[in-house]
Amino acid sequence: MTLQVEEFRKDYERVVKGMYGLSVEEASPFQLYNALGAYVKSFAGEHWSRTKTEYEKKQVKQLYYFSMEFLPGRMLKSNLLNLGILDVVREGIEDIGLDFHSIVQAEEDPALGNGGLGRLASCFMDSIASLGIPGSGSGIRYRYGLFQQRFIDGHQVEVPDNWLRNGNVWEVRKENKAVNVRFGGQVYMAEQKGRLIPVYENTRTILAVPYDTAMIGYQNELVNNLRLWSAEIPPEDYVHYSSISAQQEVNQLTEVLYPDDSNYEGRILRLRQEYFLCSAGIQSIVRYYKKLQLPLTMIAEKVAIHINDTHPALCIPEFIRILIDEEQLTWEQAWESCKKVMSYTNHTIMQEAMEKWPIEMLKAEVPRIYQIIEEINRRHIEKKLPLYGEELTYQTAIIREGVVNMAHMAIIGSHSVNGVAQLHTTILKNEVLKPFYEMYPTRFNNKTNGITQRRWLQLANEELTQLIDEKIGTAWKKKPSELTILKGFVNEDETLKQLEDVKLRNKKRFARYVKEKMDITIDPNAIFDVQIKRLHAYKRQLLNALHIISRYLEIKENPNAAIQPRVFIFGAKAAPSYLYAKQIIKLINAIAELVNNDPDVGDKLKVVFVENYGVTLAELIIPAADVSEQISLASKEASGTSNMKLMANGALTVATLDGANVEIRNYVGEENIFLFGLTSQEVYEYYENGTYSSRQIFESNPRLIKVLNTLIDGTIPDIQEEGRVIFDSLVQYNDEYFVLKDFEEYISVQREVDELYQDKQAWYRKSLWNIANSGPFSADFTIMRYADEIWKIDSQMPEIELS
Ligand code: Z2T
Repeated sequence: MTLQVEEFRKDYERVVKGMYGLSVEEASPFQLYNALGAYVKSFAGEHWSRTKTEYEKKQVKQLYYFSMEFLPGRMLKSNLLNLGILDVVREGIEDIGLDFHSIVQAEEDPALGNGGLGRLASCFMDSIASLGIPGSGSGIRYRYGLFQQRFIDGHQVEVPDNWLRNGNVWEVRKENKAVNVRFGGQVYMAEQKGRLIPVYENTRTILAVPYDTAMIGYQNELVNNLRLWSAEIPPEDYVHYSSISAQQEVNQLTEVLYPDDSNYEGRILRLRQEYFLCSAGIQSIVRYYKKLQLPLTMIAEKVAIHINDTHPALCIPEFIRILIDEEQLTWEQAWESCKKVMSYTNHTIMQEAMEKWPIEMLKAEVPRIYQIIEEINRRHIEKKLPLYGEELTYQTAIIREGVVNMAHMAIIGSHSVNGVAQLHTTILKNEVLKPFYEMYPTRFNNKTNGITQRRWLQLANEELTQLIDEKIGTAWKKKPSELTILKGFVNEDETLKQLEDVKLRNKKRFARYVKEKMDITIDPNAIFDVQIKRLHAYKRQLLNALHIISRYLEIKENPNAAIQPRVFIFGAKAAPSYLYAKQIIKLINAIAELVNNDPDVGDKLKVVFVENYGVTLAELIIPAADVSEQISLASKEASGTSNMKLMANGALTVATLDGANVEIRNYVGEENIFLFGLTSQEVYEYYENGTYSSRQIFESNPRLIKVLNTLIDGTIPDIQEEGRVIFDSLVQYNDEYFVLKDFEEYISVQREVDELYQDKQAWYRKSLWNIANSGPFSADFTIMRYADEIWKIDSQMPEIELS
């Protein structure tokens, strides 16, 4: 069934008229967008309903990906692409005389996540549907997404993100699928028919209403589901909700996403959100399974549940609760099924990110769940003590020192624990989770992260996509491994020149945005050097900033020296409570103020810190990047995914050997990446022997002295407080993330970057080489491995082949 332009035009004009009583000429961009969204949704509806019926009829095993965060980005173009009607629709829209781009831009970008973890979940949704794997996402429909970031005098200010203000065309409210989630109260055991059963008393019931969004597979007529839950007052329970405060408690529950990435905020509301997602999600899974009329003891043959970090780890006790309290299975039956069903991904080794809920909090909020956790813990210890002795067993306890360790529960309650890059998994096994690796060696495995080239290459970089198509045909779009064919073009001058032209046009597009939004003029012929990720000390945006200061000082000392112009581009939100991260934002904005307005500097050096970085801005910045900054302290970045997106768009990587950078190095080779800095082993050696002295490094390096002094001597405007705090963190408090240690090597590798850029041909040869090696980082491969090795779920498209 192929859509014709004419047919589309007629249909679309009818939809606009039907929804708004307006002609397409009269409708606003938002109305045009909304009507197009409604049209696309109904276009996909056929596939959506058929997919669901088929899964049910064939009783296929299904995956449920539980995540507190999803970052899907704007969905219009991606849905059009996946439905195979992007070109026809765009042509139809333009035939009518409308501006397609402005319609696309009228869509809100749902910011229901913090960073890499949430975006990964959405890349996975795209790959799962595109590979024909029966699976759905399970998350929360936050009324407000992650705060919008503004800069006022260079300081981050947070503004609420009211993304649902004008509704959301993609979602379908399913009131008939709502479930009750109970909080608080007391539990006691009572005898009923000769059996001890728990009775819950005085609980508060909250209604969980699902909103479903189609996850459309890439040109395979298959549509999966993303189910986001919203909290409401149960209509039959209004007596309990007569007080305003009781009503507010419900409305608060799914009001806002916690804005902390890799940092645990032990708030009661967050705990409630986590349990709300787990309980609603598991109830809906069990209800569906029961429709299949199979014995509950066999649920693991039809259901796989994936836990995205520990945030949804209460899935484990909730699953057991439902099977034993509501479905009368024995503990042993419930526990065996639980382990088979559950799998868990760890996304960080940062200690401050580890979720540890106080016992008292769990007892008060979810008393029955706490009892079950106690029982899991008791049985774990009882079983492991004789095998492993006291010390090791104690180290793996779930309940310890007044808190429940969620990672421990997630490992003990599932059959698979994975890290997100080779190095990260190795560190989990040998350091962070060592005692567990000794107990459960076969549970541990690696699944290196991936990205969807559909959004990050085909949609974000149409020009590069077209160039690739011209060179190697279009098969790579379904078989990302075919990007390697591009290797055959690295010695073709014409191809390299075309690649340069594409990059230049993408840089000009971004430069227009910067001019319009920030009134900064940047030269598209300069190197565009990009660091885009959450602001965190371990990611070392500060190292990048120190490099900029160093260049600035060189220019000031020698204003007439020829130097390679560079534009430093940052995008980063800081958690609102993370003072140090906010101080670094202020520092970088102050550096920007200084260098962008210094006549001695001119085009040689510019600093652009974009406001409100997110998926939509990433789509604009990444295609324009020449250099990809992946400079975290080795061992600290679990994987990184912007490294993969930037590489696929032809940026060259400046990197430490951290996270997936190691694998990027392995694919492209040492000559095609700029490596510097400590290795993770060296970092761990420093930890062991405690010999790091940042002051010593500072005092013996004249360049560092000059650079760091600008933080406290007034050179950089308006950073009295921030400059001092940052200076002290580096010199006085021994530089937790070894910024000073890696500084010299970083500076010298950046000089190599400048030199290489003088030879455009050599530069674009490496750029093309990077693109040609980016295929393995397709999330399609990652998901294939999850499906084969962890979930044991087959694709519904038997013919599928990725390599
Ligand atoms: C997050 O984005 C990541 C880890 C977290 O640990 C939390 C959040 Cl919100 C709890 C990131 C990692 O920092 C990054 O290295 C990785 O690429 C990404 O998750 C996806 O795995």
